[in-house]
Amino acid sequence: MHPHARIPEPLRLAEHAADEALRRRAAESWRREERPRLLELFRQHIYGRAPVGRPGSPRFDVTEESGGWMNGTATRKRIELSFDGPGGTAVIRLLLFVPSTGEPQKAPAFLFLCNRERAHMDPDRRERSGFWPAEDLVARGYAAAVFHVEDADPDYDDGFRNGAHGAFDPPGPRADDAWGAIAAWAWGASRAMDYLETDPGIDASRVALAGHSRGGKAALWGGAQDERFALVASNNSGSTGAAIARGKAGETIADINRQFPHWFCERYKRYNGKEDDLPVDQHQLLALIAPRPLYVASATEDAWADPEAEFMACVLASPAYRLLGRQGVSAELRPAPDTPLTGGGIGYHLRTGGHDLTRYDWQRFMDYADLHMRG
Ligand code: GTR
Repeated sequence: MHPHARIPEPLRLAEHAADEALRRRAAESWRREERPRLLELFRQHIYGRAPVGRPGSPRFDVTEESGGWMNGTATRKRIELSFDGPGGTAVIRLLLFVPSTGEPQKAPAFLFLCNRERAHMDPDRRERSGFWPAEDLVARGYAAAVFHVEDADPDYDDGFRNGAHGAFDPPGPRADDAWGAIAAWAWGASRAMDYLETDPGIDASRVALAGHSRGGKAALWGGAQDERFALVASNNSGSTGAAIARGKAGETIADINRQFPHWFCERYKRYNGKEDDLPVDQHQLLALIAPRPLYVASATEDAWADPEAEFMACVLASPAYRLLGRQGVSAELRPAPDTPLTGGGIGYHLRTGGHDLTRYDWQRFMDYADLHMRG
């Protein structure tokens, strides 16, 4: 059997897309029933359930606001976001560069989940990296916001004692569907959004959420749940990110659970070597972002992530976009390297090169956001 044949129906309702009256009704039941049903399946079987949403009384301390950055084109802000839970306090340190336009206009923003060395988010910009090219973002009129995922939750198997897990997990043994680190990072993204909604320089209706690899998985799960994010960009997110699990080449569910036992919920380990038993597949995660614009990026040498499986998820998620009244990905066949597809509600490119996030990728995210978030 072809692996396609075993992929769950993305959208039971999608066949109605042709008839306008039926489409409207189907779109409504997508929102009312199908979307919550799928979110619940991803919680139960893959990412785990967060015991907390927006905590009661968060504290946002703006510890610094200074102008004159980036040759006078940006203001730098540092904000400490503190969330008290029964087991302690989770603190996320947000760094923000806002373009100084001289006008009282609010800027659209990219919120980036940094999962590599903190030097990539050097606040003084002595080290400039393509991994988070804040100058490029500001030059194109976007505010650049970033926090390190390890502020929300550590990226090692700490027995779920620190970060958001330590602060919010109920005492006693962990449930099979208790949240893992990726879900905690996604939660952190929503908490950063809580702050961005209060920042006078930011247009909170135009905030894109972006991440690379493990950060890309978290961006997809965060964007799927939190509809305040106007656009989601995932780069080389691979297994349990944008890539279809069934028939996937490279990293499998067993591989990822073995190497990163703290990323997902305990129940996900039941699917090691048993992809076909999963009640969902990753195209349904992408569909949860519809109709908001989504950009998926792959790289030619990133076989571990499996570009083909990443693109296939875009194609299979596209019926959700059509159901909700817009085009999905604008081609059925994977485009040639360095030839972005930007026309539809799902954008895609295959960059020449390896597993990395580069200025090329960011430029394409911004091109796409210019078209679909600012246009
Ligand atoms: C890899 C891992 C991937 C991806 C990546 C990363 O080793 O197998 O799932 O998350 O790391 O985050 O860079």
